[in-house]
Amino acid sequence: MTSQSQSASTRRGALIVVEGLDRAGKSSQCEMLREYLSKGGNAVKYIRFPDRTTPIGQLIDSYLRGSANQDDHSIHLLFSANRWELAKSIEQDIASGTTVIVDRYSYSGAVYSAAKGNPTLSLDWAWLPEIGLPRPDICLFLSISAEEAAKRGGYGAERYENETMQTRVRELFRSLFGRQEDIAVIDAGKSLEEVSIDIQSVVADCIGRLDATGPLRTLGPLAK
Ligand code: DGP
Repeated sequence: MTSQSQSASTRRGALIVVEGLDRAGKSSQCEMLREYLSKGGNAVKYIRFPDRTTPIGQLIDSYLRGSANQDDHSIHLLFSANRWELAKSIEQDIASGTTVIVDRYSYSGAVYSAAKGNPTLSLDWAWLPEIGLPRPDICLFLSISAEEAAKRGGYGAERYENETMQTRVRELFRSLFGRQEDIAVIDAGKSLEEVSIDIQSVVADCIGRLDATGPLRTLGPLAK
């Protein structure tokens, strides 16, 4: 084996997060990105948070469906715990060369909880349990206007799927992204194909920079 093919075979995967409001097209874009990367010969895994299959995920699922209530702080920490319970397996996949696409992550985590307006649950407080989790190499934020979201059909019946909450979430994403690095805002108001091409270009650039980026990093505190 040449030294070049050796380093290529041990190159780590990328951690790619896709974020956005409800109706931004995250799931379709994750699927299209997965296909694009697989066709390019990359090992790829797709996961989504909340992961409703674990015991913690089942508590979250009951909460989101409205069949159980929880204190705001308590449910917030469960959402975070749900990410922590998968952290090791994400690290292992990345180290073994698999690129991991994550549909929603710590950014939704902090923003949806802070959007409740609970005076003891600020964005800064909400971010704290995320510190130390695997840090995305890139976070793609699929941005759509309220008008475009409305055109794409009504919201579902789960908790948070209403206009007031979505407006607050939109504002908080904007303020959080001003305090984080490696965020790419994608205009998700275009056609599925156009959005997918924009995403591919950002992701190709991110993967091209992985050697310079070095090992997988961890999330740090929010910038002031
Ligand atoms: P989804 O399965 O992508 O539709 O997400 C379910 C809902 O939960 C969605 O409205 C966003 C919200 N959500 C996702 N992650 C978190 C989190 O960590 N904390 C809170 N409070 N809400 C979250």
